[in-house]
Amino acid sequence: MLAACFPAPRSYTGEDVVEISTHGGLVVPAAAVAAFVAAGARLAEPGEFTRRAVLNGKMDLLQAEATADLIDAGSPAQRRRALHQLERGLSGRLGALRQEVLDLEGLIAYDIDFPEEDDGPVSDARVRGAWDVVRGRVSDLLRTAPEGERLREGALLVIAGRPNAGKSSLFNALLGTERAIVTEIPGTTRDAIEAHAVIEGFPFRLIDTAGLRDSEERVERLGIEVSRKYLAAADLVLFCEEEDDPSRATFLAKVQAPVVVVRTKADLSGRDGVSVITGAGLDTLRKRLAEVAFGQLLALGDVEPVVTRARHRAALERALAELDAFSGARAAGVDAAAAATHLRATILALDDLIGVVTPDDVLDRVFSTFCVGK
Ligand SMILES: Nc1nc2c(ncn2[C@@H]2O[C@H](COP(=O)(O)OP(=O)(O)O)[C@@H](O)[C@H]2O)c(=O)[nH]1
Ligand SMILES: [Mg+2]
Repeated sequence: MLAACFPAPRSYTGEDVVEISTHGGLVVPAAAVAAFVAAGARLAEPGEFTRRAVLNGKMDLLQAEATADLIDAGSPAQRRRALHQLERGLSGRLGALRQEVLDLEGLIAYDIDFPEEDDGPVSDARVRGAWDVVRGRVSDLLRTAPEGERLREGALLVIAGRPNAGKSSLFNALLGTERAIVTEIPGTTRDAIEAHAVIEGFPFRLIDTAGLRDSEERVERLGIEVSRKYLAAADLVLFCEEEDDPSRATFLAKVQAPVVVVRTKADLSGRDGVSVITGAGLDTLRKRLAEVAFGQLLALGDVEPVVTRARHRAALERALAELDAFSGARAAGVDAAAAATHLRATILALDDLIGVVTPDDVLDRVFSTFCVGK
């Protein structure tokens, strides 16, 4: 058994920490834990160490979330994004933004102190300019939210098309394993099958569906209903057809998500498209799928911060609404002190996001998904 002492504050949690390493296996560590519990220790709650690290100021809430994301990362893009956030990529950007709002508050302080003066030392144009910059930054960050959240969840890619179009074969090819049953009998896949796949380094949840056609057969019809449900939730749809499918236009008209149309069985037709037999066209298809699902993140690269959670989006939406309320109040001639309350509220929204002061229930939610021992 080996014990390593980390005196405060230079430990993961910022407190005095002793780490004990035992021999491996199940019995020895369990016996050691049981002995500690008998002596008065208790088991940690999920994420308790990271939670303490946040409360002791060793990291902010965004870094804590990134820690969980890093543990859960199942693809290179998720890992890179989590590391960027862990290294304060997002925290740094939000800290700078917070300072800019503080500066803006400073600009209108004179108006608050000397409301009767017609011409303060700071022109309206200057306030407007500073506001524009801040607003632009908040809305740029907000725009990253859809793909950022998609990066954490995996893009829901629904494979659609008529029976026998080659959907299940393509599903397996994109997955790299024989997961769905492939047969020449139309309607073999009766329910939707979901599997995780990494495509061009990005996470996807692939859905292979039953063929989209009206069926008298009850079991198959159930599968078709699943397809429609998945179609409504899809981030993108891969529409497979062996040759020109007359039902394609009707289908496309019903789908909200972006659709990639692919010609299957290129080895038989001799035309452009994909073939799961020769592998032709698969690389191009993978690139296209990554581009459609994560084009914005691809364009941003790994340097620009991205928001990845509904919690982030909600806080930024609040900040944006308060900034707009500030501008509206000024345009309506509301007195400077009242208008400035919206800048305060903007700063509070950013503070919530970074986790300056975080209520227990928010912490509970963030850490509930952590694993024990982190
Ligand atoms: N030659 C050739 N046959 C294919 C290809 N893709 C699928 N098939 C065949 O087409 C039939 C239907 O494929 P399947 O994936 O089950 O279609 P699904 O009903 O749309 O899921 C099977 O016999 C497959 O072996 C391909 O790229 N080339
Ligand atoms: Mg199938």
